[in-house]
Amino acid sequence: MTLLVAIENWIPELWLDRFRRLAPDLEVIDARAPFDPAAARFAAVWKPKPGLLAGLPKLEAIFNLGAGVDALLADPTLPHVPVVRIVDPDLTARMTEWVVMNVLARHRRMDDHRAAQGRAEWRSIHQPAAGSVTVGLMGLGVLGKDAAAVLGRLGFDLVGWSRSRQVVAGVETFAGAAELPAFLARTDVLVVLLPATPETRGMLNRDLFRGLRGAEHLGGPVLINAGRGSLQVEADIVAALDAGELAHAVLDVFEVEPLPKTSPLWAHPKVTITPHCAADSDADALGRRVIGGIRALMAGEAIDPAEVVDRRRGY
Ligand code: NDP
Ligand code: OXD
Repeated sequence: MTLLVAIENWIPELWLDRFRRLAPDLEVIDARAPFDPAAARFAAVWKPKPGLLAGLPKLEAIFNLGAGVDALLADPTLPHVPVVRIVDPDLTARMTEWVVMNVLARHRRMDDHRAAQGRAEWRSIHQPAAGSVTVGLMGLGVLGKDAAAVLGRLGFDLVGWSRSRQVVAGVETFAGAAELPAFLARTDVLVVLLPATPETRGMLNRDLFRGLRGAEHLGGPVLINAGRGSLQVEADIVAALDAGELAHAVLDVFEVEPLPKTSPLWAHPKVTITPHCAADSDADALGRRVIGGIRALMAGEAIDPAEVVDRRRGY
């Protein structure tokens, strides 16, 4: 059985070695070297060259090495075989850590404490209970639900918004465009874990920010986005921060990545940036997940529906 590895942006050698080590019985081939297109039964990919997968006549499934499939689905020649994305406890836990870390940093006013420390000032800063803050989760999929479980355990009030109605313990849920304003009006801290699709493109804009509630001790609404950069209008984020419509923005994803050095976001005092690493995962865990998926398909078993991409929906 042959697995083609087609990786742009990351270091392909590491993944080739990993798959060979984790599955010595598979023939692992490198898409950068000449290969027989008819040999590839499975492909493990991250942002492969458009058109590459269309030329593989025996391809049975594509394994995307990340949770988001927007870059892959942007290839109009993508063959009509199942696309499997990463859903793995390691990735999920790391995203939840990142979300919780940033919600707590705002809520517990770490910037104010750091500033006071810089002045050698012993000053008590008002910190209300978690229950006085409503965290609004945009996206109640694998990642949104896990973050909700941990934030709920910490006592935050939770609301959530998704395309179809979701029932999530401890979360008041809203669905679809019609219920978006009501969701925003309840939200103090907006945590975005949505995929990049034509529907979500540009939705994090000034109009949306103006609909948020925002808690007094946070200085207004807080935006936390680890979904995708195409969701956000960065000029609107800067304008909203400068106008006081947003108190702070924590961004892991950007319209253009790497974020250009000329971006005003870098130096903005109300912006926290991480370089698309919110869910930096144990690569061996992801590799084992892909190998497990290949073995399941080879045995005629079904893959967890949460991992199988619905190409009509775009995620
Ligand atoms: P899921 O597919 O499990 O969940 C997606 C959620 O978004 C669902 O609740 C879905 O609604 C909702 N959604 C999709 N489109 C819309 C829409 N138009 N309006 C309202 N809600 C919508 O994805 P995951 O939770 O696994 O991952 C979410 C995203 O996180 C990924 O697509 C990726 O872009 C990003 N990500 C970022 C990482 C990082 O390091 N920064 C790492 C991993 C993922 P419904 O429930 O109705 O289907
Ligand atoms: C992603 C990922 O989709 O890293 O961003 O999994």
